[in-house]
Amino acid sequence: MSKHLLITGGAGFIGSNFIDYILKNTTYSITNIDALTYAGHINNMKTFNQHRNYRFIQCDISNGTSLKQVFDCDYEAIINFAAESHVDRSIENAHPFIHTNINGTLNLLNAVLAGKAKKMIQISTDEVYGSLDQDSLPFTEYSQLASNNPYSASKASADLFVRSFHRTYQLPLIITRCSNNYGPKQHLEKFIPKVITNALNDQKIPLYGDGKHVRDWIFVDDHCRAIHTVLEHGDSGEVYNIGGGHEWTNKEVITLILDYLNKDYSLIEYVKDRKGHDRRYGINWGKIHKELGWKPQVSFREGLIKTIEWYKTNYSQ
Ligand code: NAD
Ligand code: TDX
Repeated sequence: MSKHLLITGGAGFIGSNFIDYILKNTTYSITNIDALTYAGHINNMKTFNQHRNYRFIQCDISNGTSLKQVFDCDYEAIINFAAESHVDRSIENAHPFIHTNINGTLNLLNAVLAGKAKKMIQISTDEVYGSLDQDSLPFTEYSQLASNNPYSASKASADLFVRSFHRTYQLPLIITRCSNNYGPKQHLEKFIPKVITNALNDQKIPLYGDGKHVRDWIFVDDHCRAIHTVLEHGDSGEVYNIGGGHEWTNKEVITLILDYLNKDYSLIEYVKDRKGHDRRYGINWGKIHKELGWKPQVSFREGLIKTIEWYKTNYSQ
């Protein structure tokens, strides 16, 4: 019998791409649990819904009673993608972020403590390290946690619970912290899908502040491969940074997309800045490269073209 993974948040962007990747490249069986919030969509699961090694259970990870039904078999690992993931929403109301990102993670840790899964990987983010100055070196795993928005605070809190459960109970737990993902199936509220779909529909593209904020972009397939590498070879108790090695300003990203689509720069509309807007994220992924042999493989141009073409097929009016 094949080993079984419990994936949370697999109706969302990265989780659904990860399930696709695992079913195509390994013999693992998968149980996917997702609450199907506004961010999770059944269409994201249609490529693997009928796979013989796959099942879906609608479940809120922050509801301990509902979560019990899921533990009807032995899991090799839990991989926790489920989260409230949008910074702008967290600035409006942080409560759902505490509900899912903190309480939900704690429920999963308690399940590992109760012996329901052999290990757990917590999918975290580079945002927990806060913001970099233009000249600073990228974040390493030793950078301090310095959250600047409620989303990041909830993810950092979850990371500390993971760390504490490893230290207190010696549980086999690993944290990954990745930079900004892009690719097919990302929600339209996020920057790159919004730029692509607005441009395709000749609608204004809101650019926050002066547009010079920097993000490190990674194609989602590279992130999925990194998580698989950590699943197979990662060491218990460790944190692994994952990055794409492509730092771009938001303005540069928009112009690349507009150029590819042959659209006019007049679509760009400078709008009021995000509150507490982190100036720059940059990630040092030397540890996962040196210790586990992973590195990103998809160039920004190649990944962006794949992404634009996907949205052209799936979203243009
Ligand atoms: P997403 O918002 O696209 O998907 C999140 C999924 O979680 C959705 O399907 C949603 O329905 C589900 N969910 C939300 N609350 C839930 C709950 N209480 N119980 C069960 N399911 C619930 O997010 P994403 O961009 O795919 O991010 C996945 C993970 O990766 C998150 O933990 C995020 O913090 C992390 N991450 C994202 C990025 C990025 O650039 N998108 C970068 C680094 C890390
Ligand atoms: O309309 C917009 N205009 C704009 O200028 C939006 C939605 C965003 N932006 C800017 C803000 C950021 O500098 O683009 C950049 C990227 O914004 P988001 O897509 O909201 O991503 P970010 O805030 O960087 O957070 C993302 O990366 C880390 C994910 O949403 C998180 O889940 C992940 O942890």
